[in-house]
Amino acid sequence: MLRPQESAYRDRRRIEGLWDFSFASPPVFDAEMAVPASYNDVLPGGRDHVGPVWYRKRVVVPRGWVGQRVVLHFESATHRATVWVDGAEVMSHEGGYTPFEAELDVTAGETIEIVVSVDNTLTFTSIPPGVVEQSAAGPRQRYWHDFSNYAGLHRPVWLYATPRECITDVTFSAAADGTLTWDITGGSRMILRNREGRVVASGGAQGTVKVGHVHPWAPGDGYLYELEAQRVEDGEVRDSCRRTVGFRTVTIDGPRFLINGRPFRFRGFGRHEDIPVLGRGHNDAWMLHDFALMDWIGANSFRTSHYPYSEDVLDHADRHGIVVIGETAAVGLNTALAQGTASRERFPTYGTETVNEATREVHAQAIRELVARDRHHPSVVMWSIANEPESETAAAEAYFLPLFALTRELDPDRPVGFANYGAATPDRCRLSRHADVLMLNRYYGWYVHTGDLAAAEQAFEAELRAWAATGKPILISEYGADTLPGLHAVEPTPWTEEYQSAYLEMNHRLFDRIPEVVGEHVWNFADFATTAGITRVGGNRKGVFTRDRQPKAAAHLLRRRWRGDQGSGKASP
Ligand code: BDP
Repeated sequence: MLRPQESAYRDRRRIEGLWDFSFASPPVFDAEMAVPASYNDVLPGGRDHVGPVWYRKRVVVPRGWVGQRVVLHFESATHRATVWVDGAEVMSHEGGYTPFEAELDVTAGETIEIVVSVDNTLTFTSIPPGVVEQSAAGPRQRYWHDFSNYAGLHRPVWLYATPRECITDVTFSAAADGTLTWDITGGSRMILRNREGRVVASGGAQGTVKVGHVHPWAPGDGYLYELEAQRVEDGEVRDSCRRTVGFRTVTIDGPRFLINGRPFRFRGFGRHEDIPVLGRGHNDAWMLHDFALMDWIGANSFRTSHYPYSEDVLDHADRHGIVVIGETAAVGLNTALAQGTASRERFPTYGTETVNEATREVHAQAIRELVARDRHHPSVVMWSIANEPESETAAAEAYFLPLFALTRELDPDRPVGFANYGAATPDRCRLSRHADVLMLNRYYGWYVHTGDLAAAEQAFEAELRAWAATGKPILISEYGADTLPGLHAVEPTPWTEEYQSAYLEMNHRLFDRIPEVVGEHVWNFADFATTAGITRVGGNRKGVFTRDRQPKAAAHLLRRRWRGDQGSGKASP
């Protein structure tokens, strides 16, 4: 699927601003809601709402679009949606973080009414999973992941026009040696230009060329080419669209993670799309600010924990040479991890009534849509197909093996992994042997050996050495400590700023002793909203920045480590 875009042959309108809104079903449209935004924190009643909400907007189909193909495109609707136009259902979509669209049968110049129901319910056949329980106050959503179940229209909605006969897809792969292989559906000509606009290659609807003197995309050097696809009929161009192209190659060589043949060391964060009031709603100003802070601190990479992020984020990472690990929304496939959730009752994770084959098909579709959307981003160097699933059982292996195979079949060019959780140690984990990179989420000194950093260091080292013996690269995909800004102590104790710094220093000392460790992603970039619980004080406070993006003491420590120059110059990639 191509992103809506403008060209001499295409036009688009962003349907943003205030939409009519209703919590009630059937809808009464007695409120308004901003798009894009999560609805949860905008109006009272939003935070604990379970079930569908309704959006309505009337828009004019521009008169100039006469004779064109008109498409309605949602960049996401969390977690599922059904869309009606002038009372007729036009599409529905499952999964909260990938785009979907439908061609409309409308007349240019007319006003149309778009109605969308967006449902945030999590079940054992949604990704992520959850269950709805009845309580005295009504239905309550329960799930096994540690962040707010923000929902709504988080990203732009577009109405766009193309010629009736048009290009419907452009796919390609581009390696660091300049090899470009492409396939244009509905088009007939490919033109590749460099950043200066000079044509460096061209060809037909499909093909392979080797671009001479290629300038590869590399960490810290977001050099992009532009691929123009054209549809030519009777010698005339009838449609044209573009994708950016970064030439780069990712390989795993024993315990080394190589980008363009050079060892890459990950420095950065697990993050969330999470900002005050807007929740998971995309906002360009916050996005730029977050990237500026990552640059300030010397981060060269991040993981889109725990779901695919807005495409604008990936475009930005492409342009600026930031490395990304793309993750599906498969988080909480592990009912042993009940932290942050209210109920104490446990389910077996995998079973006919819980995470089952139907769940796996939804998960597989989430992987297909993630790879289809993001495979053209050079910034994305690896797929994480789940976060902290139960991975130490035979049932886990049976569930995940087909998903590893599917991901590799869809994209043979990127390593595949998943974020492993603390109880799935090297002797117990049954999934790690299927991963190309070991992604470890570890909290020695926080959830285990709390407050005892010496014991934590010893225990963590023993575990890391056992992982290192497998010969695979190790990325510490999470390590962190909750910290209340302004809380201090001479003797570092948990929750103080001193403890977060001491905790990070202990971890870094250890990582630097183990050559198989190829990177460190602190949990988390910033404090974020979670379900209420006795381990959460106004959300998860493991941020290096507060939720409104002020640095805690640990931010300065990381800046010294990652910029390596006392913060005066540019970080080396
Ligand atoms: C890990 C999860 C992450 C949590 C984090 C924590 O992957 O989503 O927020 O722990 O407890 O288990 O802070």
